[in-house]
Amino acid sequence: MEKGLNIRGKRVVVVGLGRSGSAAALWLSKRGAVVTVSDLRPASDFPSDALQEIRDAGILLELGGHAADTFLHADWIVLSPGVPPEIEPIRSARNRGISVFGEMELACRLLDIPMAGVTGTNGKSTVTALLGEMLRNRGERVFVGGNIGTPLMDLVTGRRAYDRGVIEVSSFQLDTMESFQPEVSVILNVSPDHLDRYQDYEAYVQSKLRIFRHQRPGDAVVLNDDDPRLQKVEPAGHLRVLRYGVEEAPHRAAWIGEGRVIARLPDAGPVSFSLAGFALPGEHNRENLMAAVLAAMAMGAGRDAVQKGIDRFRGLPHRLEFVGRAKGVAFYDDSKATNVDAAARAVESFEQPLVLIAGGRHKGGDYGPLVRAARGRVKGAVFLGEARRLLAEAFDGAVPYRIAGTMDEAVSESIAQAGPGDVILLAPACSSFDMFQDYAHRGRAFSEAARRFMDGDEEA
Ligand code: UMA
Repeated sequence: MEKGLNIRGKRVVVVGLGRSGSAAALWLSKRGAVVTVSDLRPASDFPSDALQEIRDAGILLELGGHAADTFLHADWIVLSPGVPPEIEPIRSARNRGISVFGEMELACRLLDIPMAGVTGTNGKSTVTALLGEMLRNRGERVFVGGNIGTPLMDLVTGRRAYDRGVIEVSSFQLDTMESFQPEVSVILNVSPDHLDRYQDYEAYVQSKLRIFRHQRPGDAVVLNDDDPRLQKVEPAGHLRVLRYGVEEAPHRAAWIGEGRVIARLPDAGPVSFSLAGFALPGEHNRENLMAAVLAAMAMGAGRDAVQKGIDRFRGLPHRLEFVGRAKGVAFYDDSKATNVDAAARAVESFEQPLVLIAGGRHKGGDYGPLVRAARGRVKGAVFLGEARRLLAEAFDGAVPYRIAGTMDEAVSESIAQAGPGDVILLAPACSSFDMFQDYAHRGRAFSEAARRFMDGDEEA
């Protein structure tokens, strides 16, 4: 499973001590590299046992800032996805000819198993997990990882053997990767996101299109044909392009018809799958499903394995996750809706009147599409976090809103606006890093506050 790479004695600086950085640093050090980990955050921000594990492995820690000199004396610099490749010490090192690449690139240089890569602005984790499940249903040992939460380096370092990888890939990861050659690549959609890191929308789109750049003849590219930007994408002629959309069209390989997904691969007859047992709400999840079905079939999965995946998949935490119900009000946690398009899709998924909780760290871009989705659906909103004033300005005159200082306050304020039959939806349209460690932490804060209210209801 592992390819050769000359590592012994190499001076490697790993930038960022998160999940990706730790996995890369520990493995490199074990293989004889001289490793330094550099992170902007001070030691007090990290759990002491995590720091101890790194020190015990003989890795040097430079915390509380990046020392330019350390970077200039490296043979290689390995970046965590959250580290922008343009920051000064990295730019200078690159100018000196030092090799700079991402944690996922390191893993790809070491791995030799067939992989599927899933990218897009929204729905990546759902499709990655669903595709993994479909492939497992035919008895394969499938590693599901990448941006979904398990660094790809864990596939290199882990003891278990796998037949195949299903890898969620973010644009950040694609930016620092050259060797990724998935057998099947999937692009789900490209709507404005991460505009705090990219020069403009088109630069972000180009980053996503990198996923199929190194695919080999006969490999497949699965593209959402209802996404106006992806319609214009024409991968190289040696690739099998499989487009999907809600309506049937001659050039499409999958569509929805009479409550079923119909899939038709080139040179094969149509195969149809029942949606009766599919648990995920919203049209966007049916689009996600078509992508997973095509990717699974392109990797050789049969009808039964795919249908079992459709029937058994229950969704992922913090993605339109049903938290519970009290006094007739249902709570849904979509903390993973960290951009405007995802939040708008979440709002559009419900028939019932909504109270929306949104806000967090602003990522650039316009809240207009969320306001448009909210009109006529959202009866009240509560905004919190750094973006609360920007959201209030955007919603002014369209939806009544309140401002909250904490998640507890936001939940109480939303309960005050909701009545029986309504839904309280957390769909932030922003990242979480102003108030929380990550989106999962934010989602837990929401559901804990909701559960306190539900417990009160039981006692009543
Ligand atoms: N840091 C620096 N210098 C900088 C910037 C950051 O030292 O200039 C440090 C931070 O202080 C922090 C560390 O880098 O200690 C964090 O690195 P990281 O953000 O790359 O975190 P990881 O834990 O390695 O998580 C990353 C992905 N995070 C990001 O892309 C922001 C995880 O995706 C992914 O699950 C994990 O690798 C495994 O592959 C999360 C995410 O938010 C879910 N992704 C974005 C998204 O989905 O929108 C792209």
